[in-house]
Amino acid sequence: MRGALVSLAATALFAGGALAGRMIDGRLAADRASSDNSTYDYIVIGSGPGGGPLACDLARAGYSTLLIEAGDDQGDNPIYSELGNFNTAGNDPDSRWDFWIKHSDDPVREKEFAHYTYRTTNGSFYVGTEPPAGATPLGIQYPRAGTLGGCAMHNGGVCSLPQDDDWNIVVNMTGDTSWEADKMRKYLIKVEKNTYLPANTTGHGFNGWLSTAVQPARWAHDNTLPATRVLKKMAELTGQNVSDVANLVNQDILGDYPHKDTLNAFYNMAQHEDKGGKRSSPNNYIKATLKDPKNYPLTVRLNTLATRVLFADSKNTTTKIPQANGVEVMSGASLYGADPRHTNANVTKQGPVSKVWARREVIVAGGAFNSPQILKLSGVGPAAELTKFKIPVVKDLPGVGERLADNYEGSLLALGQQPVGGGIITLMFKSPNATGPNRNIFTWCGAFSFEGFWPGFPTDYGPNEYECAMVHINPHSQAGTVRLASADPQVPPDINFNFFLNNGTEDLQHLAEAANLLRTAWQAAGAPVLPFNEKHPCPGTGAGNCTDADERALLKTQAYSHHASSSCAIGAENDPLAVLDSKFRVRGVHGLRVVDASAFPRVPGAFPVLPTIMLSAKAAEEIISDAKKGTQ
Ligand SMILES: Cc1cc2nc3c(=O)[nH]c(=O)nc-3n(C[C@H](O)[C@H](O)[C@H](O)COP(=O)(O)OP(=O)(O)OC[C@H]3O[C@@H](n4cnc5c(N)ncnc54)[C@H](O)[C@@H]3O)c2cc1C
Ligand SMILES: *[C@@H]1O[C@H](CO)[C@@H](O)[C@H](O)[C@H]1NC(C)=O
Ligand SMILES: *[C@@H]1O[C@H](CO)[C@@H](O)[C@H](O)[C@H]1NC(C)=O
Ligand SMILES: *[C@@H]1O[C@H](CO)[C@@H](O)[C@H](O)[C@H]1NC(C)=O
Ligand SMILES: *[C@@H]1O[C@H](CO)[C@@H](O)[C@H](O)[C@H]1NC(C)=O
Ligand SMILES: *[C@@H]1O[C@H](CO)[C@@H](O)[C@H](O)[C@H]1NC(C)=O
Ligand SMILES: *[C@@H]1O[C@H](CO)[C@@H](O)[C@H](O)[C@H]1NC(C)=O
Ligand SMILES: *[C@@H]1O[C@H](CO)[C@@H](O)[C@H](O)[C@H]1NC(C)=O
Ligand SMILES: *[C@@H]1O[C@H](CO)[C@@H](O)[C@H](O)[C@H]1NC(C)=O
Ligand SMILES: *[C@@H]1O[C@H](CO)[C@@H](O)[C@H](O)[C@H]1NC(C)=O
Ligand SMILES: CC(=O)N[C@H]1CO[C@H](CO)[C@@H](O)[C@@H]1O
Repeated sequence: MRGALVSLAATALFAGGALAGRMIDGRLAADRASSDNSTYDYIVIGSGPGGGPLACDLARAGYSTLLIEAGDDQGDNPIYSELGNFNTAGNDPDSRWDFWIKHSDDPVREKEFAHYTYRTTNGSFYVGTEPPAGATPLGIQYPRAGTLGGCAMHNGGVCSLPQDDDWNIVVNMTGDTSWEADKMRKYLIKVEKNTYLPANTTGHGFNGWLSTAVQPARWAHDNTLPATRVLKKMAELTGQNVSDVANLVNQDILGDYPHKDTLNAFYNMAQHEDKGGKRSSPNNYIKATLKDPKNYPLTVRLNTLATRVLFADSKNTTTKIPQANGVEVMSGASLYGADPRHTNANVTKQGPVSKVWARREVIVAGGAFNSPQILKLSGVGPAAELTKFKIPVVKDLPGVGERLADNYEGSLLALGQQPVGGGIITLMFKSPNATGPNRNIFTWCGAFSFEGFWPGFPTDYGPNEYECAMVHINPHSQAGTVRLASADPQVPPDINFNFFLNNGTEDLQHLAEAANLLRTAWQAAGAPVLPFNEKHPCPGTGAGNCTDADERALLKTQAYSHHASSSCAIGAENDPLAVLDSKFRVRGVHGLRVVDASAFPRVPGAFPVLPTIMLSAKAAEEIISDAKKGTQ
């Protein structure tokens, strides 16, 4: 081992800073950390959909780039590489970061969450509402993946475009017209390697790094299936052509339709995978960049926790603006407290701390929880909070960790008397009383159960289970917070989504009315499936035998989410809570950007992974253009 290490260090020295195409394991690098003092053009923290592709793009443009990732590489592990294993991946301790979050400040409401999680006295988890004596409340599990490729390694891979307004709002806030929705599609075209449409179909890409695929749905031709009867009823209730459902279920969800956001429409669910079901993710792009014969100057450090961004000792004497110039890191595996292995007896609790330097810029891409934590640990955040933890204030930026947003999710779940049959129905529609022109609900229905996250999720209710999972596309949940729990970078922050604080009743009513519509469609399943025995949100065999108020109350305590965004968001110059400008630059400092889901001013549609990858491609273009101009 030691010999290998020495030669690794020697290679780095020989390369004289040109460190082309290499992956370094922080566990091994730890031994030489004290002498670790390399300089790169760019340092990117976090290898998820925001940071991973960005680091690759910068290296491919010829800039020496260090990509720092706290986790290790599970890319060849079939739990991750086969997309169909995503539930197993989501539970796997080899990548899992458990954040124990709150939905509100009300401890009674929190513990009514059916999958609230406790630590029992013997160290195991208890999930439920009747904990054994002595159990310690942990919170609501919010999974993240601490691994090369980030959450794109354990997610469901569902691809969907944001609403045009989700891009256009940046234009309104900042005046930067490069964010206009019709100018953003080029990033999809750039990254996509479409496998399901004729080559060169307008609006799609065929030569990018991200494979997209669909499973063609043929079942809907079979009119004898209860699922087909349900589908037809859904078509009727949402104003679609009932005679054409077999074609409509195969519509392209990433298609370039005029006024797409106002359409009630069925789609075939696209996922980031290849035709054979292999997950396509930033992990693949990073590996391809490292392996490329062109020897791009990308260095990846696994098992390395970024603990803070460093700033030049003396501020720029002309402008007095702090200049980011490096990153402090701790080397070793499972160093972050959210990693369930961190408490294992055989895990080293701390690793050696060292510094790496950025000639040009540092880009933070730790995801919606970690990016604000990293900024705050670095002295960039609300001054009062930083002072409380004795962190020297580099820049008082009150918006860091505020306005955390997320899609609200709920599920209409029932057991039929027999299986419903058929396949997945994907539908985007406007719930009956929603305001504005746009559709607000993304639902997918089928014989599965998805009720949110907890250790061991999901529940298998057997072959008769049937669900419509609902995502609220336009939530007003913009009141969440990510606050430091400690100045120790290994301790996860306190996260409270403050669900339903703004316009909660309206948003809950939209979900209830969506469930009512879908439940009405279900009754078309007929014999022998009926009656459905509904689990939630309106329990029983009465097919909606409860009031909207009952449903809202249940959805309020049981809603869940997993698309966190907006905790370091782009905002207007005159907005005191704006963290970034439209070029992803952290306001008030130089040489520092945030490029991940935290940058969105609001949740980007129903599913964030593809929007985040598009945003990352835009950021790469901006950063490279600035480098060429000689600006920041
Ligand atoms: C179970 C699950 C299923 C999902 N399903 C879907 C889906 O089907 N479709 C969809 O669109 N979205 C889905 N999502 C959400 C989507 O995957 C995320 O929104 C997306 O990955 C966010 O990308 P990101 O780059 O902002 O952050 P992340 O993916 O969280 O990446 C951040 C990376 O930074 C690393 N990191 C963090 N802090 C540090 C540090 N201090 N030092 C070093 N490294 C650090 C982390 O290890 C991680 O690799 C799902 C999420 C989950 C959890
Ligand atoms: C580390 O690198 C910085 C920047 O290149 C340099 O100024 C410093 O002298 C180096 N320190 C050591 C101990 O090598
Ligand atoms: C730990 O305690 C829980 C609750 O008291 C119990 O159900 C479980 O079986 C125990 N596990 C072990 C390994 O003892
Ligand atoms: C942007 O501003 C224009 C003009 O005020 C308005 O019509 C439009 O709805 C706004 N768009 C968004 C997404 O806020
Ligand atoms: C509905 O679909 C059928 C079958 O494809 C087609 O013949 C018919 O023209 C469609 N009706 C409308 C109004 O588009
Ligand atoms: C200080 O900032 C000004 C304006 O951004 C810039 O022109 C100058 O190069 C900076 N000086 C140093 C030493 O970074
Ligand atoms: C470390 O301990 C855990 C259980 O505490 C075990 O599952 C794992 O295999 C051990 N790892 C090593 C490398 O020994
Ligand atoms: C829409 O709202 C009105 C007024 O609250 C209500 O009476 C009606 O039932 C709602 N429609 C649906 C389909 O829920
Ligand atoms: C949200 O609530 C505010 C204040 O009550 C109200 O003015 C606004 O119209 C509401 N918005 C929606 C979309 O319901
Ligand atoms: C309808 O709800 C009432 C009141 O909760 C309950 O008594 C009854 O059993 C329900 N009926 C069905 C068919 O679920
Ligand atoms: C005209 C055009 O854009 N042709 C492209 C179609 O797609 C193939 C790859 O699938 C490209 O090689 C062509 O250049």
